[in-house]
Amino acid sequence: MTLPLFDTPDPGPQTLSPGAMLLRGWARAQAAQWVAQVVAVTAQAPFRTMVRPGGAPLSVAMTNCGAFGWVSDARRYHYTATDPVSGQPWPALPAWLRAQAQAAAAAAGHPGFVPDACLINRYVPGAKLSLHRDEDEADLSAPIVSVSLGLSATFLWGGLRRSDPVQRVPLQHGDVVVWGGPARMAYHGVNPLKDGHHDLLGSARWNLTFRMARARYPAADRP
Ligand code: MD3
Ligand code: FE
Repeated sequence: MTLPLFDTPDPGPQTLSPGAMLLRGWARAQAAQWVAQVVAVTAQAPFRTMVRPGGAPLSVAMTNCGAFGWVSDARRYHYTATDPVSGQPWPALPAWLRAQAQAAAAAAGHPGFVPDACLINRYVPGAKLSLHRDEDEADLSAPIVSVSLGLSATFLWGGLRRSDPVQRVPLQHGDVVVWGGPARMAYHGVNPLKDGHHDLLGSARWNLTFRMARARYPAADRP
């Protein structure tokens, strides 16, 4: 179901918890452009199934663009400059995507966000992401900007300890969430995707997360 935009005025950023700002529907008007940008990236770096340390496959298929890409393999989670499938550098972060991520971060109170990595997740029905923290980035003072496209999913987030109580929020097509400050190291995950159909993506959900994988300044040059 597509709601007419004139019936749903932008409520502005909503605070989900301290540091977690929901920009409901922020990417919806230009969703076709978001999809086209991802399709262009996947022409160079197709979605693939990664394995976790220990060997179990992730149910979410992934790819990356930007100077660095997040990779899980049989040994560890880490950022790489090259795509291990092609041996080539990850596709560059398209200028349009970088500008969108920067604008979303600014709207949520984080001016000057210049991501160097964009992880792109593809969920099909049943795919999920277990509770985890994003802790492989060098600069944890930078926020993460996440953009959801296609089918809705139930997003879970808790606190700084795995055992903290978990809240649930549906992340819908076009929703953007900016996670910074005290929310940056929160445990979070995604419930198994329910079956359904979306006009742009069919029975799938895509999620883009823009990150600062490497420190903005090498340690020796910090101001
Ligand atoms: C809260 N992705 O790629 S996006 C991930 O929907 C990831 O595909 C989910 O978790 C997805 O690592 C969730 C929302 C999100 C992203 C990063 C966060 C929430 C976050 C980092 C810190 C706290
Ligand atoms: Fe995450």
